[in-house]
Amino acid sequence: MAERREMNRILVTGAVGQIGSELTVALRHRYGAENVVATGHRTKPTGELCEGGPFEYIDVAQRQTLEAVVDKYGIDTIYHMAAILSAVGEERPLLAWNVNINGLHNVLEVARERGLARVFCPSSIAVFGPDTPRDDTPQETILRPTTMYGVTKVSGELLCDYYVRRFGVDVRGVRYPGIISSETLPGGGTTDYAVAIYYAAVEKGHYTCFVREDTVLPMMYMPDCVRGTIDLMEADFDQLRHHADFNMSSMSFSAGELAAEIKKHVPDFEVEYKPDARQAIADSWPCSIDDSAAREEWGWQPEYDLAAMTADMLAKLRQRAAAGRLYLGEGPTCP
Ligand code: AKB
Repeated sequence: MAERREMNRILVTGAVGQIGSELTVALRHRYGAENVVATGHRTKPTGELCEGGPFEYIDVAQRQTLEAVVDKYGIDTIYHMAAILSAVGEERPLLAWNVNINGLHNVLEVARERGLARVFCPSSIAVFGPDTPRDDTPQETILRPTTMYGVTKVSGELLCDYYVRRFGVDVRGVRYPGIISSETLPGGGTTDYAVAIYYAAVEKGHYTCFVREDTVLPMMYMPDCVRGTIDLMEADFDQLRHHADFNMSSMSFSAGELAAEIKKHVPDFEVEYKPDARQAIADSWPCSIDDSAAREEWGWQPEYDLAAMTADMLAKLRQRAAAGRLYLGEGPTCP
């Protein structure tokens, strides 16, 4: 195994997306703004993302565009957040394969060829499928997803682990649950309802939910997601027995329980349930996750539960709504 190098010059792909945008800001605070290069494909960055440090356009599926930015800034660490999510992946499976597999392969090859210090590549609860145990889903279990997004995430985990074993590239990743956040809207996922419902509560007082009321999925609030991601990247390599496939959990609730929690703050809030094609995707995913490997190997510990997250989300969104700027980023558009 090659000697471990320091992480000094960081590149974030998908930096305009839901997780990438907040992760980039957190990384800039931690490592210095000039040391964190945000990259996006087409969506224009706004606010702190474009004013707070370097920004470049790349297409992860075109390796030379990635190589040019890595070489220009002397990058040694990549957080590879660019991906096509589950719902769009079902509409455009070839695009999902190209971005999620060819894009990842390009990132790994750039890391291997240039001897980069570390790569983060997120996986997802989408690696699981209808044959997987749905409650307290174990770390090691059946991975037979029924979505193209899930297929790319299982393949991606295997590819990352291959690069660790075969080439000594230090690749790390977690299986994110649905991520709930107040800054950039998610784009094209199945768990997007759990974000949209908060905006609807603040803006309109009613919401039409695209999954059934009894749909239970694992979720996590963005501050936990960002902290956990950085913690894993800063963990001692020798403590890790897993690399790119850590189960990572925080809370689980049904769409109805989420609505009920919001109603405690917005008593007149009304929700109707009109399941669409995304219901089948949600039904193929676990209800809750066993993340004891992450807790043991790098000390993962979430802070927010449903009540704390809801209070924080609504306070932030209400403050922005009062200032006339409820919506910030729209999330990435499709190529
Ligand atoms: C999606 O819904 O596609 C994502 C995910 C769970 O990976 N949020």
